[in-house]
Amino acid sequence: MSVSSNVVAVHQEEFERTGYTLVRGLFSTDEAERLRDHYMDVRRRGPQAHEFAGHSSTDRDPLKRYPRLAQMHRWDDTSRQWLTDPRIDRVMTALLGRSPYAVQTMLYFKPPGSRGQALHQDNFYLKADPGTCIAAWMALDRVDEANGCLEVVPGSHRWPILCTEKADTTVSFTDVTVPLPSDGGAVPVEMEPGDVLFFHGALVHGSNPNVTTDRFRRALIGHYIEGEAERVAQYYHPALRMDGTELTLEVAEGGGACGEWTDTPDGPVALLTGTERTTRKHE
Ligand SMILES: O=C(O)CCC(=O)C(=O)O
Repeated sequence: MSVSSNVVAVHQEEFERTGYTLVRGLFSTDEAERLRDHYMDVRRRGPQAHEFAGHSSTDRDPLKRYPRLAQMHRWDDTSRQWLTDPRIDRVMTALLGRSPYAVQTMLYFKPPGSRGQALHQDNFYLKADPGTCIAAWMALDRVDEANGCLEVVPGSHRWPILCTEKADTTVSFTDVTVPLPSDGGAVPVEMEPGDVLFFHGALVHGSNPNVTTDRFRRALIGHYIEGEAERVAQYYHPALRMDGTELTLEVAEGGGACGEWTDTPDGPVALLTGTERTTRKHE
């Protein structure tokens, strides 16, 4: 799909205001279906590099039978082509003002019965500096509340990196979450195959479990950093320009100040009174 200039202006305004924007039909339904089949084939071939959770075809946990794939673009041409697709580059360039660098691919299978992912901010992991990371999250299935679509907190891209707390691991496969202020809440983003949600690295987002008995919630995700970034956390090296060539950046170190909610007469404010000591790769 080509994106006309007035449509681009609408996406720019929405991204600026809310921290995310949904580009419907950026890829066709056929392309989404081919990608879905491709990754199911990859998954059937067994364990792959960069897996987080371990792989077992008999485990009771559906996420162990279908663990996420990560950094596939380092060994899979299909993933590399998608990550650097000119359609994604055009939207990113419109949102950020210049072409980004690509640093991560991920494929979530999220089969029926799987846990979701607790609320988090991607900048917590990527630590792009200067600037932010930005995600392109593409639905490969119809995604809705029942199969655990992505949920986002509108406007949270203006918050600092928040101090994390323990997450409820009966509903999330990650063990840390970020607290929301009393007046904040996450909203579901329902999408069709081929739709792409672009969101800012400080935007608080996550997902609930897939409570269906028969529907996967597959999503292909690219993480990018602004094309002015000089450093990014170790796990994301090497970065790629959108023409597919590699570039060398410095390594960003972990830790630093994080925000804690404090009530003020004007409402809750995240003050940088905490310190985050851990370095984690994206979860
Ligand atoms: O797809 C999900 O459930 C979560 C994905 C996510 O949080 C991310 O890509 O940063």
